[in-house]
Amino acid sequence: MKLVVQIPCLNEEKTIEQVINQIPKKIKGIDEILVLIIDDGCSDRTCEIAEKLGCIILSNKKNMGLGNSFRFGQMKALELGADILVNTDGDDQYPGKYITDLVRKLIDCDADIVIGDRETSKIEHFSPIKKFLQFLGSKTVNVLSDNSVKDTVSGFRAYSKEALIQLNVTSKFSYVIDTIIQASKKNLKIEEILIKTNRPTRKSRLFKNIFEHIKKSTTDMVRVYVMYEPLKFFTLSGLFFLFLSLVLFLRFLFYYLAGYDGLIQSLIISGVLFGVFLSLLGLGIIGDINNKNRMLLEEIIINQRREKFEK
Ligand SMILES: Nc1nc2c(ncn2[C@@H]2O[C@H](COP(=O)(O)OP(=O)(O)O)[C@@H](O)[C@H]2O)c(=O)[nH]1
Ligand SMILES: [Mg+2]
Repeated sequence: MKLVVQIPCLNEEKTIEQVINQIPKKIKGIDEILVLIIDDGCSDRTCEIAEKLGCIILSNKKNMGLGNSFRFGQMKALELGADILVNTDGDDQYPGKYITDLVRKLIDCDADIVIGDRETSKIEHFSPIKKFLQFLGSKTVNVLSDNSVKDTVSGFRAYSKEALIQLNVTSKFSYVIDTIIQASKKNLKIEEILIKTNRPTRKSRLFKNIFEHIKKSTTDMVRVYVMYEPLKFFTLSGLFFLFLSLVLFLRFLFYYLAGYDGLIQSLIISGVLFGVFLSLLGLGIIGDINNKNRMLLEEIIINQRREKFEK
């Protein structure tokens, strides 16, 4: 079995050597371990250092974002013949010793994705608000994807070859939420292991502040969910407007039958809200047709990957 450890990097010269040196040299059940650096437009010595340490470098000419970089790495790992892909950060956030646990869990449980649960509620340097948002974010992702993953935004993960073949990351910003929602729609098995992270060596490069984090993560969640469940999403949103429309219509009817005049505004607003309901229902139907096309396209992509990488 071949393991590829992928490290997406945006200027990580201070920590990359430490990260690479911590990667286990031997893991039970694994014959070969390769280290793949995704250089996402680094302008420092990250690649030079990694190359000297024998890593494979995949360079984007310019910054393409972590989501895209994950996708490029996923394809490269398949080309390299990976049976398992582990993703870790270049900032020494995740101690390399846990890579063994990720891989063993994947093999022993016959899982498709294993996620390193940081137990965010116990991390000392996380503020109470950050802990609460992590909890709320994970809860929302779990409701949307019918999962019970404790740390949905952990970047420390292992993926099986089957997961690499089936997942299609569509977000530029990140792959973490995208892959969890897709995994449940594609019947992939998710497991977790407990990990302890190192203290931060720098601020996050993915977002400047907590508001940007919320905005980007929420956008990702809604977009991926709508992509996979358009009819449900638009019909449920539409039902809210239908309810308001009915309330106003009944109000108008009640007063009209009781002989009062002058509640024409209720009737007009009720009509407008009914129009909103119909528009959302229409969007749901168009989305559903589009969803069927996505499924067919994904089937073609998955079959192509099987042809190319499973033989
Ligand atoms: N490919 C790519 N990697 C990035 C980008 N921004 C950050 N990274 C890398 O992705 C990993 C996670 O970023 P990090 O800043 O540690 O995010 P955090 O762990 O969520 O705070 C690190 O290895 C970064 O070098 C980016 O725009 N593109
Ligand atoms: Mg990090």
